[in-house]
Amino acid sequence: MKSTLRIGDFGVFLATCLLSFTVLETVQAQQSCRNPNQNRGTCISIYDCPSLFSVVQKNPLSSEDRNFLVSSKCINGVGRQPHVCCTNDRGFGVQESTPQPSPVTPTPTRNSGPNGPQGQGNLLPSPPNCGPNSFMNKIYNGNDTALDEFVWMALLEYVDRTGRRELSCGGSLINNRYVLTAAHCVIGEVLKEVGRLTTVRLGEYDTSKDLDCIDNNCNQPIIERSIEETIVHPEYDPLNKDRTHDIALLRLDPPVLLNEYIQPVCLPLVSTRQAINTGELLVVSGWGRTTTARKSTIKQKLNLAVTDHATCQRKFATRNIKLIESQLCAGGEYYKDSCDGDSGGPLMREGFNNAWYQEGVVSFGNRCGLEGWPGVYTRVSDYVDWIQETIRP
Ligand code: 4AZ
Repeated sequence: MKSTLRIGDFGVFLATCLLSFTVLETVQAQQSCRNPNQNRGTCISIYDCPSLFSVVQKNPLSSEDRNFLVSSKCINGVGRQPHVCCTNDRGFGVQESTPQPSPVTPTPTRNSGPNGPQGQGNLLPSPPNCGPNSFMNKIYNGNDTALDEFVWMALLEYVDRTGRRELSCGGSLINNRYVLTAAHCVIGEVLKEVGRLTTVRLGEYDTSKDLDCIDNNCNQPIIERSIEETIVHPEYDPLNKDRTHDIALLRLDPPVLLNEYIQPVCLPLVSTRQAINTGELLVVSGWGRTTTARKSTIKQKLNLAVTDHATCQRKFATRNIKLIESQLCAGGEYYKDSCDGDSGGPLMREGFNNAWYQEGVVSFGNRCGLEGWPGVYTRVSDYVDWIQETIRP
């Protein structure tokens, strides 16, 4: 991912926003909840909860502190995320040991009318069982993600003819069985250029380290899954340079046990969908090419503005590429772009219930980071029906 975004600038901006919002935001919907000590509290923004805000500001944050924060998360649609069950407690009651958050399995939502294929339950999670927010991202801003940010990111592993393994495209976990990626990461040129897709890696942060730790917070070891089935969108044509329907599903074997660092992203189901407006900022994440390296070892993130579709169509038409409505353009600013290696990864936004939704799949561009050339993404909302009809328990 190419970017000129500077870490410091964004940190100062965020801190200023947080402070001013704390002062301005006086009306807060009160929702009762129980904190991890089973004490009754109110589900509010962490920025409005002095006891827990003081914990999140500790440096370093102990794993017990972090577990308490994670276990305090709750869902409330009002105010800035993340929301916590706020009491006066600053940590686990009298417990001596560090309780580990129990693995979370997404609760399949009931067959929700227009969302689910007829007669089949909806296998895609809804908030709070998908798209969780980071607790650390106010510290690690700019290009590197926080350790616990975008924890649905997948890395795809290939084997070439000589048996050499290579990590290339990205993907996103959408439930405990399926990863969403780009069709061009699975079939076509990729077979010659990289190799055969064999494995999905989840829970990764820094590919150069076995154990990823930041300020005493360490994630759990990565997990790898083999691919039981690869399902490329039936209308994708690897020979067509327009790259329409560039989307594919990977069925993992066996299913993954979710944890704090491995969670599914939410998809824009009919019930949670919001229009995507030109100029709106979305976030892309991946381990792809940067301005200085062929691949990034650390998971990256970058804000990109949605481009007007007609303008983007006209731009790509000059290269004889015909874009359709189910493709989404974003970026077009010098050096701010997704790039090779990011393909198949998600373009996201924080939406309904303050959860993260995947709106695009990184598809292609005219090289990377060229002024006036947005990146092209597969528009996920147009494929939710196909995904729902295709996935099985
Ligand atoms: C690629 O080669 C690629 N700028 C992916 C995304 C973009 C360009 C190239 C978008 O995989």
